[in-house]
Amino acid sequence: MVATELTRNGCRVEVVQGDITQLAVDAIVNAANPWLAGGGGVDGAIHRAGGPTILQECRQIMEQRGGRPLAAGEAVITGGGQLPARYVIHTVGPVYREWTPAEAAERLAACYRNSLALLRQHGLRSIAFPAISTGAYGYPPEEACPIAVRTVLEELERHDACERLIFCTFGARDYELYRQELGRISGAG
Ligand code: AR6
Repeated sequence: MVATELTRNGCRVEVVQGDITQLAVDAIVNAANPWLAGGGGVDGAIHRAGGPTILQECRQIMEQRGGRPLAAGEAVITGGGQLPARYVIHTVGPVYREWTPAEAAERLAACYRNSLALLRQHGLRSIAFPAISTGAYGYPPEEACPIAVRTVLEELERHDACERLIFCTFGARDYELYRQELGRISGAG
């Protein structure tokens, strides 16, 4: 299921429902943990589908950082291993209950901003995001979705960020949330 919802500053913004590991884009974003250690959810799916080289690169990044965990909102990049995507951008969303709502929103927005900054730094032109923090990290999807959409559209206005940006939702409910949010915005002009 693909729906082209709107274009911003030359970038096509789409919502799809499905498995992010199947998407042939320059970079997919992983909702990682602060130790880049792999885990469940979309993180587990990406490491399973991408093979062991992604985790090896994650370990190298952690070594270079002297074991210092990523803060909520930070992002790093590795190759895509066996995935159709060329790169994986690993970002750590906020654990919802550990922050005030305003702080959680700021950290979540930082995930999207920092991921797009890495995309630009590497000269990449297409990206797919999962609904960061809305699984194990407990961010209510109806609160996270408008933050994700608003942040991404602001970044697209501010920079020549990319040509194609996909919100990859897993469940039907998230798919509708994103479609409604983008519909509201494109309807509002
Ligand atoms: N493709 C797209 N979206 C997916 C996929 C997939 N294959 N699988 C799950 N989702 P979560 P978080 C959706 O829990 O809340 C991990 O253990 C899922 O339905 O993956 O940021 C990490 O190691 C949900 O909408 O990420 C961390 O410890 C969204 O992805 C922790 O979970 C995010 O859910 C991160 O938690």
